[in-house]
Amino acid sequence: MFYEKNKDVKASFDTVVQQGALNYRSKEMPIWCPGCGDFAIAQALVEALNELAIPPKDVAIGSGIGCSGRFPVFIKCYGFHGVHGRALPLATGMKLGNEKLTVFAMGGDGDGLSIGAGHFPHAARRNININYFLFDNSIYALTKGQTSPTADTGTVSKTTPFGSLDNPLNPVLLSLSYGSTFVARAFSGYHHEMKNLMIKAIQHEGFSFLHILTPCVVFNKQKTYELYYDRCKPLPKSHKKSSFDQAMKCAQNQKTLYTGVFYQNSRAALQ
Ligand SMILES: Cc1ncc(C[n+]2csc(CCOP(=O)(O)OP(=O)(O)O)c2C)c(N)n1
Ligand code: SF4
Ligand SMILES: [Mg+2]
Repeated sequence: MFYEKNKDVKASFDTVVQQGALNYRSKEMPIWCPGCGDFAIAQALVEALNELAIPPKDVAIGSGIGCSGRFPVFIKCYGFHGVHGRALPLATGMKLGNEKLTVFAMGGDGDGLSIGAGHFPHAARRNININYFLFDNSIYALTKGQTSPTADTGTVSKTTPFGSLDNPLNPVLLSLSYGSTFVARAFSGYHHEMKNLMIKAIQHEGFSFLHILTPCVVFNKQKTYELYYDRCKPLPKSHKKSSFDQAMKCAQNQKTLYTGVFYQNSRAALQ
């Protein structure tokens, strides 16, 4: 129904998921709103998988609930759109069931840092060879705009009409302290960099965490493309991804939101 009324969006999504030699077009029409950063994430992933020549039959995505959680429905590959907060246990099971698969856990800031937050440290410290892409729009979007754990103090939403009193969580800082062996941040408005970071995450042997800043154009009028274009900058050239201390320092900077690989080490991965 939605796409009958928005044929141009449907047509552009068709182009998006058919990029390159491998076709990841699923039979389902996306229900994302025009302008949603999730389209750019889908396109970047398809390009990354094409560059790495990983066919749909070798890809599996576990997701929770949320606009972001719908991801595996719109991409042709193995997928399990599970219950809220359980993207990581699903992905863990997929990888342990078939080590040859390239496995992703995908979900939102609510999914991964509220209800599912208990899974994150354990998946990271186990260092299973999976890729966790956290789609951070600082809002519960699917349920139409409640304050999420990454929303800034003072955020006005349907659940905090007078402004949130809580401090936001910092996903990169958390991931580092949990022991992730690959920690990176992308912004869905910087397409080429996001695609390259996805490639690096996939190539990393171990638990790869990619924090993706991605605007919800409908329900979050505070975390906008304009804000991220202004504040997202590549990590300094002098940054050494082998330095945990440097990574922790850069992750704490909230004025400049650094993008790139904060940290990577080669601790033996659980396949
Ligand atoms: C157990 C359970 N609790 C609550 C919900 C309602 N619910 C669905 S999606 C969602 C939050 C979605 O936010 P996020 O994970 O950030 O994803 P987004 O929609 O922003 O991509 C909530 C609270 C649910 N589906 N299941
Ligand atoms: S509600 Fe927000 S996050 Fe969900 S599809 Fe629309 S723009 Fe994207
Ligand atoms: Mg969200």
